[in-house]
Amino acid sequence: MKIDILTLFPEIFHTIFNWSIIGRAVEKKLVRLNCINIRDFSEDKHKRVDDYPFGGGPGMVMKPEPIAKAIESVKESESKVIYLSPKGKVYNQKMANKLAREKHLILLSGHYEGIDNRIVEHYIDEEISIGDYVLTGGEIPSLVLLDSIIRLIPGVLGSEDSFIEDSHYNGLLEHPQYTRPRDFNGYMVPSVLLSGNHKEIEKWRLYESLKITYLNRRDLLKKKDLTDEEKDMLKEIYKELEIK
Ligand code: 4FV
Repeated sequence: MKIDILTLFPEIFHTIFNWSIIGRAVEKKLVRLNCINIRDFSEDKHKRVDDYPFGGGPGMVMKPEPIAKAIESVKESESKVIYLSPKGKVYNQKMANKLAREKHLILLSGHYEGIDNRIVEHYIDEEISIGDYVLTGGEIPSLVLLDSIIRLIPGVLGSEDSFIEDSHYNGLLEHPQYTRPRDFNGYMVPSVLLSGNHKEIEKWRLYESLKITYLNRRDLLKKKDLTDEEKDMLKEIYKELEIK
């Protein structure tokens, strides 16, 4: 997969391109990352990339020409151009799984009040928001997509199955995790996890996943079609939590 990042602040990405799992994925040529400074495509003598909003109002708007030229400089037939903005579809694991199957992604990071809407209308394939809050720029949202997509590329994570158990992977939040020491300040690890009985461990993990999902994200439970085993476990959980 190739990912091109269009931004006015390439410096923030250079660090990430060599960082941890993403850095190793680049080294192992499992993904090609490239950063493009939109300002390099400004033909304005002062290299302007923003201007006042037509119709007045606070702040500045990013000009269309530099963005259009930056997109055209990397766009190929299989490219998917994504604009990160609070007006986009709210991002989730399902969207990450889908984007991880693309050949070429172009991530456009806006700034100021946003970009000229003719770019959204005529150059963008998908508008994505990382959540209902406003940031100073689209750079951090681009990094969220970068990290969540690259870790799904086969060969990037140690073993494929390390994301199988992730929260949201199966529509539930992940079960609690424990590691050594068994006794931490008198707080013990649940004994089932030390039993070596993998069947019992799987049952305990599913039970705990359902419980934490019920407590923290009931909305996810409503979206999930539960197996009979999961429905039975939920009844036990309601009893444990004394929920009528
Ligand atoms: C954002 C979000 C976000 C809006 C104005 C950048 C800022 C500034 N992007 N998910 N939430 N963008 O707040 O994606 O240009």
